[in-house]
Amino acid sequence: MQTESIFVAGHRGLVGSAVVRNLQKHGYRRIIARTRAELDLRERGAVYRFFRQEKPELVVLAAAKVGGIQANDRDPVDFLLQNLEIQNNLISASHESGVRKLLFLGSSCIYPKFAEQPIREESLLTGPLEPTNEPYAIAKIAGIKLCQAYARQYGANFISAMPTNLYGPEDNFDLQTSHVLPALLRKIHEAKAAGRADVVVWGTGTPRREFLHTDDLADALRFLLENYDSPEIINVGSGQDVTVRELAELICDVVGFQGSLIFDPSQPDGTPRKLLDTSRLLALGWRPTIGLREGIERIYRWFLQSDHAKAGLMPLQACAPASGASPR
Ligand code: GFB
Repeated sequence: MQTESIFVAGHRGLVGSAVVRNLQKHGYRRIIARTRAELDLRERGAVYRFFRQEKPELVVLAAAKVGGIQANDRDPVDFLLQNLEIQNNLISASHESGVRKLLFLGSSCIYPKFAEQPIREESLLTGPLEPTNEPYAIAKIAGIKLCQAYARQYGANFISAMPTNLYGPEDNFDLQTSHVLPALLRKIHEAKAAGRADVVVWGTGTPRREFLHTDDLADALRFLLENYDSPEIINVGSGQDVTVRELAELICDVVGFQGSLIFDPSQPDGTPRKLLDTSRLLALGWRPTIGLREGIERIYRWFLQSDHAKAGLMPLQACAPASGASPR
């Protein structure tokens, strides 16, 4: 049983909801959470009042303005400004109220576009960033540097984890703003349900991406909270990547869609590859457990019983996952 109180900022999101599930499973009984209506994390005064009142001992900073390649490209002000506001408020209020330990979440897009693969933590700030998500990456780098500055100037135990591309329950399935995995899952599901012959995949299909299920991520984050006390950033990934084409084919297989894939090169590819080197985390003794196929099967089951599928085109029974779907 864990006796310290822990504030999970962003507890309804993709990462925060998984963190709460994992903490509950591991005996954390004093989890503090606030909805956006109860506490706007961009409001400095409100955040400071909340920390003075609640005095959490631990903080997981899983609240952020996030989105896929198109949303990042379209709304650079929101991605830069909102993330700076949220993280500046939470990190400085944590210090002011005496939080014992804070865990900040970055992203694999903080690394240079052409970083050597797999990407080691030392690659940070060694080259230009991918332009489509530079504002988001700059905000995340500022968050890392602020945590490190509090560690250096005040001895704060503020640590930063860098997750790879994530997927899981509570993901965003909006086709304009989502990441590739939920977008393709929805597109392929709806194509099958509507009996369409093909699905459009953005870009050339050649970029490589590494995917980690949020249940694995949440377990790694709890592990780091309990075992890692360094201001040096630490990567969290699954250790394997696939091309966008391979991902789409895998999803077709899980969903049971027999049609074809059409690639749209007018859409951006983004960075060619971002596979994280996770040897620092592995050396501490943590391992991921959910393979990509199993993870996609799990998230497809979740999707089918969610409102996203209910808002779809056909009754659910008409588009249940095909068991033994033929490989493409
Ligand atoms: O996941 P994603 O939007 O973001 O796109 P990034 C990954 C790749 O999938 C790109 C392709 O090459 C896309 O062109 N793709 C193919 C699609 N079809 C689709 C589709 O229907 N929707 C989407 N969204 N992509 C994000 C950053 O980069 O990674 C964020 O923008 C964050 O800042 C996140 O860091 C982890 O992997 O390129």
